[in-house]
Amino acid sequence: MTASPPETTLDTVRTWVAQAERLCVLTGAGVSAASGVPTFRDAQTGYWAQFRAEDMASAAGFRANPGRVWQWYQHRKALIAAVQPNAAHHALAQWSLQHPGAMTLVTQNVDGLHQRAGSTDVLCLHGDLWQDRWLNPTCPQCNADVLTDGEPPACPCCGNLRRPGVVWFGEMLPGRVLANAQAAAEACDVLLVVGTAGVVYPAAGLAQLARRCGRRVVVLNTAATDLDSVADAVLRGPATSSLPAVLLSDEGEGLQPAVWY
Ligand code: BJW
Repeated sequence: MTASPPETTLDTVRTWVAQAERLCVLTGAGVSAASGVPTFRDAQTGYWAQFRAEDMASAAGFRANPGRVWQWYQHRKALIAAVQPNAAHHALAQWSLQHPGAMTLVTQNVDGLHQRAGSTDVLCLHGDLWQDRWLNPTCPQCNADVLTDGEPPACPCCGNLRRPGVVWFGEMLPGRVLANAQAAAEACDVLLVVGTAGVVYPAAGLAQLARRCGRRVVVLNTAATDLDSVADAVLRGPATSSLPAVLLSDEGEGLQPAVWY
């Protein structure tokens, strides 16, 4: 006879969070979706339904067509500058304010919306859309304040191109940021994995790491993810409902906490 899985309710997850001394939260594109920022892998609206990831999110793609990639990032910057953080971003910022030092917020997002909602010390695994950098090693004249007008702009002396300060496929994540995120996943009482498909590594590996260390892992997502099988509980619903419900309020409206392990 197969043992029934233990029943886990939204209330149980709330209790885990309320009892946690240390909370770690890993966020992905789904957290910004309600603000109007497209995700990557949603079937109709995700960026990868429109573009090939290797063309737009790899150094090779950038070298092959720097203008196209640069313009895509400029378009995304303009879109993000025009939107606002949503209830999910605000719930995380508010919980942190109420529990100083108890949350490590790790994000794969490069949009800066967590910071705009008031979260501080965010560990940005995939960089920052707003911090361009040099593509190649710099010459003595490379100066970000003195650039050509091109798309992308370049060093007028050596032609070195500016590129978005994000982490593309095949590139290393910032070492200290990743190490701090891994340490937080190992040391937390509960890891919330919110709005990410959980397919991009090493970010997704934080969930397995936390689980291996005996930490509780809760996945919050509108759809099934690759990390559901790692989770102690899965809450189905938009992050704008699930995060406030788990972190802040008595409301659980719109949630179907339906998958239990
Ligand atoms: C909602 C919602 C709502 C919707 N509420 N939810 C191990 C195994 C296999 C491969 C690898 C591995 N280790 C490394 C790799 C290679 C590679 C990788 O992971 N490949 C896999 C995809 C196959 N990883 C790398 O290359 C990384 N570097 C690395 O490993 O370096 C070491 C190395 C070097 C050299 C050789 C080998 C190794 C770098 C990864 C960089 C990823 N970069 C991007 C672009 C960043 C810049 C930009 O923004 O343009 O990061 S790709 C893109 O995916 C972006 C995202 O941060 C990332 C994750 O996406 P996310 O957040 O999960 O979004 P979606 O769209 O996938 O999912 C959204 C989710 O939200 C869905 O689940 C929805 O259901 C949900 N949702 N609305 C709640 N309202």
